[in-house]
Amino acid sequence: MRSNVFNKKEFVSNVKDNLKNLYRKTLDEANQQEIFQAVSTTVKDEIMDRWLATQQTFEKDDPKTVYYMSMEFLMGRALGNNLINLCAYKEVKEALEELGLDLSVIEDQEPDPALGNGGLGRLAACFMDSLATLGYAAYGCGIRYRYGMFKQKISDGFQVEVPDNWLKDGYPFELRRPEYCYEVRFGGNVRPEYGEDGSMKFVHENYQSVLAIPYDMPIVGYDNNVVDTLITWDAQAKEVFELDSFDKGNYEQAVAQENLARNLVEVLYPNDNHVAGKELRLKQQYFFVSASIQRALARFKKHHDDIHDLPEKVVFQMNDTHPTVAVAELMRILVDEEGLGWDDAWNITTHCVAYTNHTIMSEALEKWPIEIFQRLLPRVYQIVDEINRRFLIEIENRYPGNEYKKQKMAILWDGQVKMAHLAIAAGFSVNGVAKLHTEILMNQELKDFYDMYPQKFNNKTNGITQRRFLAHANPLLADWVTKHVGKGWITDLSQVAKLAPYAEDPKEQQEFMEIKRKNKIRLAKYIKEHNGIEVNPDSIFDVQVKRLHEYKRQLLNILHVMYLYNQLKSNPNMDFYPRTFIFGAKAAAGYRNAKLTIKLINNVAEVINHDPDIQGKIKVVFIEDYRVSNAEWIFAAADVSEQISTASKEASGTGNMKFMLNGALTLGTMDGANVEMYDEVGADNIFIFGMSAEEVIAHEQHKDYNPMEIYNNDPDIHKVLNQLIDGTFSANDKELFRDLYNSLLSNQGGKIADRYFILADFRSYANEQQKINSYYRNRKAWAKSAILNVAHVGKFSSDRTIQEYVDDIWHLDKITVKMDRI
Ligand code: GL4
Repeated sequence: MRSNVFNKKEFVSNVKDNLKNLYRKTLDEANQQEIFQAVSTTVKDEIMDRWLATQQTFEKDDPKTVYYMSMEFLMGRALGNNLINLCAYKEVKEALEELGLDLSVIEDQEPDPALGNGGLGRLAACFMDSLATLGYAAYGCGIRYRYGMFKQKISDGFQVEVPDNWLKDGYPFELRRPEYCYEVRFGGNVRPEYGEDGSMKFVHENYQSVLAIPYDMPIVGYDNNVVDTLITWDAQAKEVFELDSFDKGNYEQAVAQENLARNLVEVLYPNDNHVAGKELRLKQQYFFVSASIQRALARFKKHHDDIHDLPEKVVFQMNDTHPTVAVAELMRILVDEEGLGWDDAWNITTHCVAYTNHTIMSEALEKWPIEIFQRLLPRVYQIVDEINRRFLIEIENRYPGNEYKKQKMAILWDGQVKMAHLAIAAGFSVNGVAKLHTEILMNQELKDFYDMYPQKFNNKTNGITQRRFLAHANPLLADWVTKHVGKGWITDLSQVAKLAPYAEDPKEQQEFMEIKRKNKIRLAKYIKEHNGIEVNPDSIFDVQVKRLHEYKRQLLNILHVMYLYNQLKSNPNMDFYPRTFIFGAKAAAGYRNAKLTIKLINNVAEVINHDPDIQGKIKVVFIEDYRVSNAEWIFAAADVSEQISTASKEASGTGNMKFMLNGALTLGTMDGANVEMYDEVGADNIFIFGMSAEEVIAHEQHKDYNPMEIYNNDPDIHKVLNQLIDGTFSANDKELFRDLYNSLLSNQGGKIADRYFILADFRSYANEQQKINSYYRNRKAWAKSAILNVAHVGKFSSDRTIQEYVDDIWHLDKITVKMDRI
């Protein structure tokens, strides 16, 4: 289906055939969902040939393979992306137009497979795209949650969570592979069994087991015939699967196992940067990790007799601590099933597993109560215990008599299993996700580990795929870029550097701004349809879209909107360029202040959008159900990208890069990857404000920050905060926002006042916002900066990130897939 060989006629006839076979319908009779299914099936057919050829290449070349283990893969829709990567998007669009069909309407029928929360899950998805595009053998390993991230409805300004039944119409881009199922065991007890020769082995008994059934999703590389695989594991009760034993077996046991299987994969925990600490979550982790390792070892054994060669062919990358039980599971298999001695097994394991840290937020650190861990995974626990025992000896040898070190670094301590410590003790690589983040890990959070194992630590600054976030999301800008630098940027984003000379060209500036305006109109339509709000495409689109979290400081943004509102009310003729403040964010279901912030944004919107004094100069919009599919439109339409986390808290951020790629100017703190964006684009083309990470950390250590002082001395801030509790934005319930007010001004329940330094950074934020106001009036200057943002985004491609993982950590072999046909 490459552009040069694509045959429209054949495509159309295949779509019709598929409609007939799937639904016994003609085109005229089918609805849009059915057409989506038929078109997707046609595209899947094309993918299948390449998928087969890729597998054959694996068989023949036996390349080293990475298993990217992640609880989350936030894939977004597949149809459009697959067409882009098959280089068939435009042709298929035209072919469908000839039938009177609109590809974007068809794409809109696809549910977003939302098997992730936010940045961490979306990063995994971008990585899969880059792995396939660069031609590396890779398996993503995750869970096929029945219900992904909840759908968000806004009702009376409040977030309401609605289950996301993404599989209800059947998902065309997955393949059930029951022939590759594995058993995973929970609970029971372990007892030693002695052989006649005096040997001993551990026997696990009285356990419950489930079967892990893989569903493979194709990951299509760009224009290279490579199709990698995302394995998502479903769970089934063994007795039901093997009907035979169900007939003979124990009914109660069968029902218990069915419940276990159903619960295991029922739902994704909707917490980002926060652990729920639920037993079921640990079960989910072990379930997919065990199944994935079993599948990896089975593949390895097809080509190899000696398990000692495993590190030459297999690497497991653990995406945060969620899959780190992999360390002990691999040890268990090597010791108990492969019959290796401990040292041998440890040597193999520690050359196969690597760990990525994605956050320093303490509430996101995974620690399991030993009681739960031991009860659920008795044999795996024994192994963790032994790893810990030996690790403590290592610390003792290195720091004789230093009990304090042992306490701080132990894997088992204080009744808990510390998953990060397990990952670092075993992993041959430990990486952070942006320069600043890695420095903080090495100098603060993980300093003891860095001192002991400096060679393990490295940085891999995150990236994003330009194929989804420019080629698919913003076809107008994509064409403009191609016109100037050729198509090379699609697989080599550094090529956009060649755009820099156009930044000064008035004609190009105008064209660029015209494209931005069209994208703003597209988003304005979406907002009109979904929110009923009329927004002005000539206003500045100022956007903050990301998970709702106190450290990301959506509250700072909306407090500043309130401040501007006050200014405009008292001085209607002040210098003010019309602004549309756009928010999109899901809050974890149990996160009270986050949910209250959503309500505040919606209430502020309600008041300001309807205040005639404002004359439409400020509009506030909360986009419901922010997700990958609408994100693509939002990035394309943004002028200002709000990246305003408290410095040191956002490990990297990746939304920041997607905005930059689409020519928005960043308003941000020196946090996460913003720091590197600043280095790339230069001080003239980015708006930086607020305390540095160092300053924040110093205040945290000295406990010397007092927001009350700011409140008492700054009358504008004083007024805004009082408006949280005087009914200005909650006429019917003055107390509604009391908790937000309190969170900024008083210490409560162990939480210190204004923990995220909102008041401390408020003035410098408002000043930068004022600069944006003036700068936007200078169309040429703005356009120049916007173009320079695109021109300097090259570093932030996930292709660059993946190549660094390959060079420094994974050492994979590149593959070439040849196809007979096409
Ligand atoms: C996160 C970080 O918060 C985010 O900054 C980063 O970009 C992302 C991918 O590395 O990982 N960590 C967790 S936990 N959730 C995230 O989104």
